[in-house]
Amino acid sequence: MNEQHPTSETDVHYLDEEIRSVQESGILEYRSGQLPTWCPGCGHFGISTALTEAINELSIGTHELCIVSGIGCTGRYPFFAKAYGIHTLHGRSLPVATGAKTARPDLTVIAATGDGDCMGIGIGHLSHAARRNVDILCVMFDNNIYGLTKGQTSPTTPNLQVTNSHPYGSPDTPLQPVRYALAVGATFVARGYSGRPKDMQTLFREALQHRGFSFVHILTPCVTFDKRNYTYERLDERVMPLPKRHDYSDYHMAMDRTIDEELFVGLFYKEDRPTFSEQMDAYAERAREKK
Ligand SMILES: Cc1ncc(C[n+]2csc(CCOP(=O)(O)OP(=O)(O)O)c2C)c(N)n1
Ligand code: SF4
Ligand SMILES: [Mg+2]
Repeated sequence: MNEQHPTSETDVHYLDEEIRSVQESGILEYRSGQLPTWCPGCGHFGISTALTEAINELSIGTHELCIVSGIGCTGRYPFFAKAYGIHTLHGRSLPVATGAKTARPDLTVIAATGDGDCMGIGIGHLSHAARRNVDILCVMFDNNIYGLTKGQTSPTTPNLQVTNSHPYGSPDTPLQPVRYALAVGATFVARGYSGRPKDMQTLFREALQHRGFSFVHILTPCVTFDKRNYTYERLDERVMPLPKRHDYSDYHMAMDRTIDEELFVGLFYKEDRPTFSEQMDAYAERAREKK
């Protein structure tokens, strides 16, 4: 008998309970008819589940939700979710998400972007969405590799890591996404790990409730093309919560935490600042006064 299958009435009862609780939770409402094409075990599954749980917790309807992506395995996410979905070009999720939020401020807009997509060709857009404080959530799926194109070095691949495009080790210094987002003025900056779904869900819920640009960096294993760095085994060992004394209103403290050796997860920084649309409204008001 296959040991994966329930072996007793108690197991069957337990599975029935699990299925019922998923059905009753309402998260299935947010699934499209498309089954995910991600590899079994890919960390992107954990991200999509935690994000869906957070959206469901906040009772955001599928008609009130817009998910925008760039390319890569990350870019596939809008196909698997029931919401308005836009699969844009490489690196362009943030300007398209900015446009969607500006045209439809009533929507909750989420940009899903990979480490290659966000920190490579799309990095200029990250700076401008952050400094303008566009009221959207940017989730960066960081597996430190180009997954879809089969394992090339990305801007977050560590120096000397062997990849399919650098068989003798990456010659480059990697970018640090949390440090970068803080440097360019994001008003909500957090990091999670797809192996810790409940913590991710909390971060997503807080990020969705934040008015302004939220940047959530998620460490997510690519089980097919990265057998060395962001594996579940290594991340389980390395990832640790921010210290209890961490003060997320202290910008310099947040920056310092990105320089520490530890791979911290949690809310690094949060600040209230007028959003892009509020600043544009104020600008229009100034123009009217001058006439
Ligand atoms: C302009 C352009 N250049 C290159 C590509 C090829 N391409 C498709 S996916 C990808 C890498 C994606 O990596 P990442 O953003 O890290 O996403 P992942 O697949 O790892 O989730 C690249 C370079 C493309 N689609 N468009
Ligand atoms: S190639 Fe990597 S990132 Fe892409 S679906 Fe497979 S495991 Fe996930
Ligand atoms: Mg990637």
